[in-house]
Amino acid sequence: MTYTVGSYLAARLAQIGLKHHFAVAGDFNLALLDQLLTNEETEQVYCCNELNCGYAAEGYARANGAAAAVVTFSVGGLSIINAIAGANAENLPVILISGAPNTNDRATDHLLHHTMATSDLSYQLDIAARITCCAVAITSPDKAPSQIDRAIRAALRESKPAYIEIACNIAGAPCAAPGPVSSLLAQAPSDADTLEAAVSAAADFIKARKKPLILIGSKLRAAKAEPAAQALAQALGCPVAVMAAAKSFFPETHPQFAGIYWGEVSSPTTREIVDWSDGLICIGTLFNDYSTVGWTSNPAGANVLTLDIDHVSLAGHDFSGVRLAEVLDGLATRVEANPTALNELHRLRAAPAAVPEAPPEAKLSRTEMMRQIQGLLTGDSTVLVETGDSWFNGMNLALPEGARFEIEMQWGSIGWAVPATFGYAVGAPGRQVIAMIGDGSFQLTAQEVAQMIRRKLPILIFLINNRGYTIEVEIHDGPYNNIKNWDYAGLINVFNAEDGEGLGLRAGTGGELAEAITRARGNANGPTLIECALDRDDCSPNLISWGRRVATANARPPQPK
Ligand code: DPX
Ligand code: MG
Repeated sequence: MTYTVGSYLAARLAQIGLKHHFAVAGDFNLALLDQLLTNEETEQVYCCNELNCGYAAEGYARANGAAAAVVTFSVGGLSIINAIAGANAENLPVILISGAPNTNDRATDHLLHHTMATSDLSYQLDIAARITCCAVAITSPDKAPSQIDRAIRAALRESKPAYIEIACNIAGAPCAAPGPVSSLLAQAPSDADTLEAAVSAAADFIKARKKPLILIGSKLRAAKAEPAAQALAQALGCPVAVMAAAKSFFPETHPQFAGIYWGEVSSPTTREIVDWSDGLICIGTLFNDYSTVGWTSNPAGANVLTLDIDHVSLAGHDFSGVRLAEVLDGLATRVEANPTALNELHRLRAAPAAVPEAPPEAKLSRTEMMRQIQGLLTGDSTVLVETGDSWFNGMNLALPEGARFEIEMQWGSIGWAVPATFGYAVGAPGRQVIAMIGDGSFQLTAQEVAQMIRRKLPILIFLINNRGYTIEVEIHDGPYNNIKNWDYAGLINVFNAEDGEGLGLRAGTGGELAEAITRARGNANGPTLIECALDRDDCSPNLISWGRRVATANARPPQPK
């Protein structure tokens, strides 16, 4: 077979396990899309716009480990930037592929459409370079294989997005055949001496503590170290608390699971036990203003051992160039079991109180809605929660063994959830995909529900209509937090048009919600959106406490120099 630049790229995408790539067409990428279509192992999935395309790929990467999004130059390439920067913040290897102007138009004074009517054609590459780990522009078929491989290898190794720009007249040009894919998949191993020194210092730290405790953070998945963290937990026998952004990265059914650690808004007793520990083993953690609740809970100092994706640090030591999974594996063989903190946790912990069912005709409340969502969850469920009160409501869900939870907590861009849920469901056929999305967020990217309908995906969306930007209300209120109401459930028929099987339902009482959920379960050939009508003030108490702290942090006056 003779390869072209485009079919070489398609072969690489298929080889790294992408059964799908997401795309929006435009004249600068049409020849490239044709080439990608020649490979039957990676299917083209279309999106309504490029921002959604980026989020869909981001969601797919959460389900599948990596993803690709193909856009046209400039009008598409600049529109997708938010989602790609988000993938960077969230440590997800999304490969952004953009069509680009014909090579003959470069270095001429030709003015091209989709540009700012100047002959500058490099701004998209410059911007992409700022938000990806590797950005390449392909203008010659000879160099294309090594450039494509360099970008994909970097993305997979660093778990960050990469950028590949392909001139429109190069996409179909013949090029060399791809070599073995192992050169793209191989991880850089740890330096053996540094690994030994890091493991030994970390083991000494743990040995010297009376009440060690593990805290799991969101970078654990990017490091592909979830099993290794479980093995260390098993060996240590200590409690394992999980940060909000890492919910589901350690099984909640595990006897050592100690709840969600999120400062003042932690699960009951979790903050007490974390604060009581004299040796906090932070694995893949990330502390920002939100996760530290406005800098009120920011673990640091001599009692903290940090095991990050590629380095280990503790008081007096800093080791870089070591892989997290290898550090954890090494530690698991060296530590002795120390259940002191786990025993204390059991003493502190009361059995969770069961939430009573609300009368079916009573106005729908947040607690009743969450009670019913909890009842839906199985080991095959994945729950995606949009930025908003859904973060806080989602934290309280008890996840059965195998259930997954997705949250875009570092980037926190509203509008993420609809397309990310779509992409996730494309990447995880067979899972029960449930999204909790606020009314304000939904309005940013609602049209991607149409793609769920197009692909007949039985996604269940809980659209929480509390008539505004409630999280912002709790941080700082004003008229800007009120939004125009929509007929959210009615929108589904608009998207169905003549052939769709999406279902839009409304629930104003607990009884209506239960009935809607039953109908959703019977709707196998399309998404169901259940619009849950809540009072504007019916938000979680944790959101209120957290919002106050974040508001205080935001309002700190400038410090005198
Ligand atoms: C904004 C946020 O309705 O959820 O539960 O009512 O808060 P809640 P909604 O979806 O409203 C979301 C709203 C406006 N954040 O409360 S979280 C600021 C913001 C952001 N991302 C982007 N623009 C603005 N996070 C892209
Ligand atoms: Mg809202």
